[in-house]
Amino acid sequence: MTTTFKNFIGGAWVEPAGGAYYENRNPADHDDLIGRFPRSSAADVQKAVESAKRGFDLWKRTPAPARGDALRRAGDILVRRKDEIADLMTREMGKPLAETKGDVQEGIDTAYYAATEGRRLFGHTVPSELRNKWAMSFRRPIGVCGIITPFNFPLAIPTWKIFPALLCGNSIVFKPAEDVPHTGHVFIEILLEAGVPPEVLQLVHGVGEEAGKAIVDHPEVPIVSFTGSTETGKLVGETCGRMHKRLSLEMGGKNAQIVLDDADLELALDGVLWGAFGTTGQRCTATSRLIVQSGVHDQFLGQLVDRVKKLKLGDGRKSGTDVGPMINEAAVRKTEHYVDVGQSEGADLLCGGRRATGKGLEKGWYFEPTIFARVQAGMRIEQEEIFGPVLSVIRVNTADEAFTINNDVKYGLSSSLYTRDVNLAFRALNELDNGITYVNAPTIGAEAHMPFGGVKQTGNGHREGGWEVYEFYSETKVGYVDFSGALQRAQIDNY
Ligand code: UN1
Repeated sequence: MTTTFKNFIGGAWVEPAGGAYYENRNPADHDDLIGRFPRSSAADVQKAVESAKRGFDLWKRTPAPARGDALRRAGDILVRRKDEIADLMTREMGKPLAETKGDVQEGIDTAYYAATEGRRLFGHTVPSELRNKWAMSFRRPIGVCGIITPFNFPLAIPTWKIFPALLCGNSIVFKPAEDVPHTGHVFIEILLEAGVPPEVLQLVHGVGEEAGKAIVDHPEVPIVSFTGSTETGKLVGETCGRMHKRLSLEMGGKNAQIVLDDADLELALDGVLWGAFGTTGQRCTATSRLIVQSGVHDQFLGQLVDRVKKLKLGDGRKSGTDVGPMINEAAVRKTEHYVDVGQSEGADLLCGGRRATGKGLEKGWYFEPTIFARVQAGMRIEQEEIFGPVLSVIRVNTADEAFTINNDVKYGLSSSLYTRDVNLAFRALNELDNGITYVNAPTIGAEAHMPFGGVKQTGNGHREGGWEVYEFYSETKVGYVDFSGALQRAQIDNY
């Protein structure tokens, strides 16, 4: 019996206005149908926005510490249901259970951080220029937030956006990626159980070009947060710019791990394996370039290829699996395409490069972990985001050369440097053009209480996570109270 899921709009689980549905399947087993999900249209988004406006009126009056309490309860539920949610996430998007448990943990950490922010949300009180007058700033909620999220962190990324949005007193219209609607459904159930009022939360399933676009286009959604490709982010940005919306974009990456001659090579090896092939390379923080200094290049590459060949591909729900499937057929095709590009550019394919076959892999979207050597700066496989298990290795003679190559791409999310030279490590923090630089750690693994985001075409200047995201989801208002009993004119008669 196939389960047919619904949207959550107006405080109830409802069918999509047009009656259309799509199927969601397990990427490790095409025959495993998870359910049918609404293929929503602008009509559903319209109802969702109307309801979210009512929810906003109620929620913005709820004291921030009480809003925080609801999020703490959501964190408690995630703790209780961690294993079960990790299992359904792996079934839905493929990465191994250890990783989906980490994904749930990121949601838990984000919940508990958000809960404490309910008792801060600081403004400033500063001295006034004038006598008997106070000057202070404080935070106000904004309204209905459009939240559009990707498949690779089906729980963590929605929590990065939705918890701070709610904590600040906004309501939401949430569209999870069409490949991970089940996790989105469970997440909304948890928020309801935690006591967030129903009309504060709207879940609208569907595809980006329809439901996602309708959210971005809607005049009464003043704030949009989007994580996804740079191409789609550009379209979202154009609309939001034209409509004067507040927008947070998290988009592509072409992240490099730099390994210098003095590095701890064992450590660097573990780092690149995890950075490049964790989540099957489908992270915006994935290591897709490895820049190695000539003194250790050949040795390091040899060891790396040996280790990569031993990675075990398989169903993420089976123990012993190192690398799960890719998300769908289109992702496999894109990766295949880039393998062709790399070969035609003259890079050396050292391992992988094709769909993985073999026992247990017949029904999934598996791709072999792939390494290209002799990659030159400027090649397309060195410049463009592949979002798959493909690593491009570039040989350099000096740290300066490595830094230049790191910076010479259009993206700027994360970077990593393996060295024992403390001076160089600090220079890297200053000189690498990324939102995040790791020293002696891989390019992935950002922590929930730290600001997350990138420079250049990775983002548009905002950060998620940490304390900075609360700036995005609230408006600063200033209050002046003059208790002098006389007309005092600022900037004119202050003495
Ligand atoms: C993403 O790939 O979109 O730092 C986010 C990391 C994770 C988040 C990745 N905590 O890799």
